[in-house]
Parts: sequence; C-alpha cells; structure tokens
Amino acid sequence: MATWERFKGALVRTRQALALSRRDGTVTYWEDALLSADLGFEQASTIAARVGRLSATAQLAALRHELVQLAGAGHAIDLTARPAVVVMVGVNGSGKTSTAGKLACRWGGEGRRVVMAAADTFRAAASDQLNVWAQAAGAELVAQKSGADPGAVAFDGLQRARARGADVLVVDTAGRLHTRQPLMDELEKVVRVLTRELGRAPDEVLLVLDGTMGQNAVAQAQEFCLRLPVTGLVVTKLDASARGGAVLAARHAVGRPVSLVGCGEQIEDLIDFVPDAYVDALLAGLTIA
Ligand SMILES: Nc1nc2c(ncn2[C@@H]2O[C@H](COP(=O)(O)OP(=O)(O)OP(=O)(O)O)[C@@H](O)[C@H]2O)c(=O)[nH]1
Ligand SMILES: [Mg+2]
Repeated sequence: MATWERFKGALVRTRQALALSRRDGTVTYWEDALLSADLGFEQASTIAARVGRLSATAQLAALRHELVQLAGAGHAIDLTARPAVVVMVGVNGSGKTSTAGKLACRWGGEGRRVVMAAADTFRAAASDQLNVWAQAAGAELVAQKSGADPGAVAFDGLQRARARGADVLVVDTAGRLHTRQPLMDELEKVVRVLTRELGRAPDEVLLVLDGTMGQNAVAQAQEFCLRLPVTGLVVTKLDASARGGAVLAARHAVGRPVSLVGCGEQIEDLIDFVPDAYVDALLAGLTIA
C-alpha cells in the first residue's frame, strides 16, 4: 500500500475533526478546524489568518503549502554505523516498546542482525514484553534482573552487539514523566554511558509521543529535548486519535524532525514520516462550501 494511503487510514479521525460542519472558509472556521485537529493555538491562528483571507478556490492549496512547511523534512533513521545505536525514550505508555519491536522486526526482515537491550528495569514485566518482540524479530535480547541499573543494561547491550557483529542495537527504556527529575537523570545516564563507550552520541535517540495526547505531548517533547540529544520524533496511536495535527505542532515546538508514525498495534503499523504524503492524507476529501 502506498504511504499516502496508509496515512489516510491512520488519519480518519483527524480528518473528521478538520471537516467541521460549517466549512465556509472564514478565518474563524480555519482556526476552529485547525485547533480541533490539535495543531496548537499559535500555529492554528497564524495559518488560519493567512488561508482565510484568500478566495475559496485558493485556500486548500495554500493550506497544503503551509502544512507541508510546518511538517519540515522527514528523517530516515541513520543505520550507517555498526552497530548503529538507537535509544527509545518517552513518557509511560507512549509506545516505546512497541515501536522498538516494530523497528526490530522491520530491520530483522531486511536481514540486519539486531540486539535489543531491556533498559526498562523499572517494570517487572518490561523485559518479558520486549522479549516477545525480540523473538518475533529474530533479535537477541539483553536483560538483567528487575531493578538493575539501566545504564549497566545499555552497556551490556552494546558489548553484546559488538561481540555479535550486530548491525543495530535498540535500547528500550522505562517510561517516565518529564517532570520527574531523578528519572530524567537516570535516562541522561543511559545516554552518557553509551556516548562514552561509543565515543559519539547514540546514532538515534527517538522520542516517542502518544498522538492521542495532543498538546500535552508537545510539552513533554520540549522537556525531553532539553535534556537529551533527541534526533527524531515518533508519534504513535494516530489511528486512535483525532489530534493528528499534534505531529506538526510537536515538530514545530522542538525543531526536531518526525521520523515515524505509529498507526496500530501490529508489527506493520509503523509508517516512515513523509511530509507531503501526510499532509495530502490529512486534507483528503476536504472541501470548502
Ligand atoms: N492503537 C495503537 N496502539 C498503540 C500504538 N503504539 C503502541 N500502542 C499501544 O499502546 C500501549 C503502550 O505501548 P508500549 O509500547 O507498551 O508503551 P511504552 O512506552 O513502552 O510503555 P511503558 O514501558 O509503560 O512506558 C500498548 O497497548 C500498545 O499496543 C499505535 O500506533 N496505535
Ligand atoms: Mg515499554
């Protein structure tokens, strides 16, 4: 299926939010519509003011242009190093482990050798959950007992990945509220340990955001990006959200590119973020009365 069609499926609810009943093309309509898709107040007002003053026939093309600009460039995950080190971070339940698993399955399917490190030692069942994904991906799992130092697990993971000549090391971490200082310190330590061992920052630090959280996800993103060398954003659960515009709001707020979008719970439900395809899917079928 084409990327555009996959986004279209994932954005059903957000499109409904955009297509409010009174599609009269006024600035107020556009403000309401963009706000309800959770684009954020500032962006919604700015774009509505620009688009709403144009003739009805020019509006959709102008809106598309504005949204593509806002989406910025996509970001392909950098797997050139061997092993390439990919760290998943984000608040509780945002989709870190599932995304790590989906990526491992994708890379395993491409013939890459993958090692997964269960640096979520906080939740007892976390490494079991990661193990299910590792098995599906044909990846090797590195885990320690519950309560172990996540930095030590990441370190072990890197040693194992090197020993095995692996192509990719994926490090899953425990969810944490961005407001909890000691936990954020711990996450910084995981990145620090890897940086020291690698002699460079991890190749990717992917910040996983729950797409159903809308503007709350934006606040989280800002805090994580202040503390960690985040290279890309992953926005999950778009299939369950009417707030798909938050993808663009988060990108704008932190200036980090969007790498991937989650659109379901199955292995294949992960889409590379392609800005044009995403915006076209968002606006598909939208008309101005
Ligand atoms: N509908 C939908 N559900 C998703 C998506 N991604 C993840 N989920 C579900 O969200 C829930 C949480 O996902 P996890 O991957 O466990 O999240 P996590 O960030 O690892 O959670 P913690 O380890 O507790 O911080 C699970 O039930 C997933 O199946 C998605 O794109 N769409
Ligand atoms: Mg997890």
